[in-house]
Amino acid sequence: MINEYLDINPEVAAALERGEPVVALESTIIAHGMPYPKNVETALRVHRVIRENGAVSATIGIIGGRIKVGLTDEEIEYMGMAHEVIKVSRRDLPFVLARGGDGATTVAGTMIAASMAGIRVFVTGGIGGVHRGAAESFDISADLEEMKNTDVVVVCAGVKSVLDIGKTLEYMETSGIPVISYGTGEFPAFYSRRSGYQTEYAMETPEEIARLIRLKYDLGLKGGVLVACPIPEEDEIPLDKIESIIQLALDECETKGITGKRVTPFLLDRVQQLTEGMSLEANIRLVLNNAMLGARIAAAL
Ligand code: PSU
Ligand code: MN
Repeated sequence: MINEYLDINPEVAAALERGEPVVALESTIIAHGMPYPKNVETALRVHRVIRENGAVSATIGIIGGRIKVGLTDEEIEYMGMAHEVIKVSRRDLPFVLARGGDGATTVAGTMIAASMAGIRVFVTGGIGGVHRGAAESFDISADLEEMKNTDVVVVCAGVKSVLDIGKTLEYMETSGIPVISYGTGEFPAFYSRRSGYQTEYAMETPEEIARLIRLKYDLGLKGGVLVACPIPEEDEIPLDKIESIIQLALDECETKGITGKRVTPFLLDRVQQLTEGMSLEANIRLVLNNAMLGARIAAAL
């Protein structure tokens, strides 16, 4: 029984029962994606934005070997400060539960738990993807496999150019994952509105997106839908401005021999340090912006 391992926050459970809009949020972005205390501040602000836009938010994480769907403010604070929180993707999940430990769920981990709880929309900053140099390293995020298999809509600001955006888009095409860009024909690159890659499907309203999602599942097509929402113009860092910093971070990552699940947190942290907080500010803004869209899609569904 799945529910044996799942604790659904009563407010979230009530909303799900009544068929009201619920939006899932991940905890890796809190524990491994942003520094304290901005991580906790941002997580709480995201909650408020989702509420203001008519949905209930459910931050997902693992505490004491239990999957928590809808962390309390205190639990979010704990996640943001604790140093022993394991980054939990699909392969890590049984391990952390068996050990009774704490875990921050990635996009993949959060999709799994959201789907178990019956939540269909999930908002984050950026998803994992195909890393640059993947032909040699084989480093392809388990997030993409999860998008292929698990029926959850993921709203993000595209993928960071620490990844190979072109290969990530090809991978999603192979996997049959619909990629929608919101209000633009171009796939956004997280800090930047532009990536140089076009998407096939641009959509202008949450209702239009909700219609596509309903259709996909009516047809019995399994897997996720990726909604890419570009960072607001006034908050963006143009691609050419961030590229040299990303290159530096990638070089350091290679020199230090960092591999596996440590690559992404290392790169995020280095880019934040090298931009002296500018990238962190952009990261916060884009998550808040995604939360607004995610809540509206959930409401339209
Ligand atoms: N990309 C970001 N910010 C993040 C992450 C990715 O711009 O915080 C996190 C997400 O939790 C994502 C994870 O699921 O990193 C991907 O890790 P990996 O590349 O090891 O699969
Ligand atoms: Mn990886």
